[in-house]
Amino acid sequence: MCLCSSSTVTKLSPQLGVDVRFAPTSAAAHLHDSLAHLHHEEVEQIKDAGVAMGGLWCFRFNEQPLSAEEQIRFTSLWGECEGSPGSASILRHNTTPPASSFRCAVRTSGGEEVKLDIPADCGAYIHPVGHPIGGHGFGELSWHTDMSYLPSPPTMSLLHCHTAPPGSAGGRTSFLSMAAVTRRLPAPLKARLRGLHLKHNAAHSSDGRLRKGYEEPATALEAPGAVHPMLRELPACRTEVLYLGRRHLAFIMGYSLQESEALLDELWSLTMQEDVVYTHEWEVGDALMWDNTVLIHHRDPFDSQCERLMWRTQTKGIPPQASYSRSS
Ligand SMILES: O=C(O)CCC(=O)C(=O)O
Ligand SMILES: [Fe+2]
Repeated sequence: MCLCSSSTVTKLSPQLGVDVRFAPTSAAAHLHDSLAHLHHEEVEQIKDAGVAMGGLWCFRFNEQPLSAEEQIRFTSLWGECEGSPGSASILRHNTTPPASSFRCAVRTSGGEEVKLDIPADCGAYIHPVGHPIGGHGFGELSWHTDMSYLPSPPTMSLLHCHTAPPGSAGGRTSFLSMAAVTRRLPAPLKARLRGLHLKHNAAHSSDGRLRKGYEEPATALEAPGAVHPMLRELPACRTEVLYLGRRHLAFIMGYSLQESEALLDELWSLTMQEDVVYTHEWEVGDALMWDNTVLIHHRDPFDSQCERLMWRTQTKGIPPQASYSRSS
């Protein structure tokens, strides 16, 4: 697709994403050196290439994961780096976390105890055998866009692989283009959606578990969470995109429970289109960056006897804006 001075950008799949590889500036140079010397124009080219391919970037650091500082600096190229859901939940396991990092002990599949320094700004999802800590366990994560239950959900998320289960053990992450889904919606349905608002359930995480501090809502009507326009307008490209968040206990404001369930079921079935999905098999050193405003994602469950360690950062978002003013 394009050959920049220190990076090569190709398509990740025919439908979605770019694959970015960095060449060391000299044979002896460490791969990360080329990252530190990325020029502004090159970053802009990489960004544009990913935007043109649906808002997904896969950076390959070939079994040499970035340090916490590098990951935070790298994320900051896309926007203001903020704490992730993983870091919040790890911090809850530590009564007195140090300011910039904290140490936790995890047990590996071999039974050995390993101490890890987890940067406080750079959340981690860890699934060490028998002792899961971090944002999620080993189960399926349903299709979702990140933290849409907040008034201002993060725009970009970055997941960086430190330990991956073998391919056959699961844990793949899939991405689906909501921009493509929206383009295919019948015009009368789009017209109906303009002006509608959806309540995004905050009580459960994407693994279906009740979050700490929340009570099980009786129905979607009672579920707490931020309310956002169902069709949001992306200010940078003036495109409107269906913003569904996740299915569980979502509710369309002003509808009866039955009407809301019926329209949400219809929209989710129109959303599940295989030809706009990319599925990633993780290798150590991969860093996937995605744009939550145009993509939803899903994680397959994985073998509970395997370790999976991901470091996670994200960028600050803005409250989703409605797209009222359109005629088509
Ligand atoms: O673990 C994964 O592959 C996905 C986790 C996730 O949904 C996220 O980091 O936002
Ligand atoms: Fe997520």
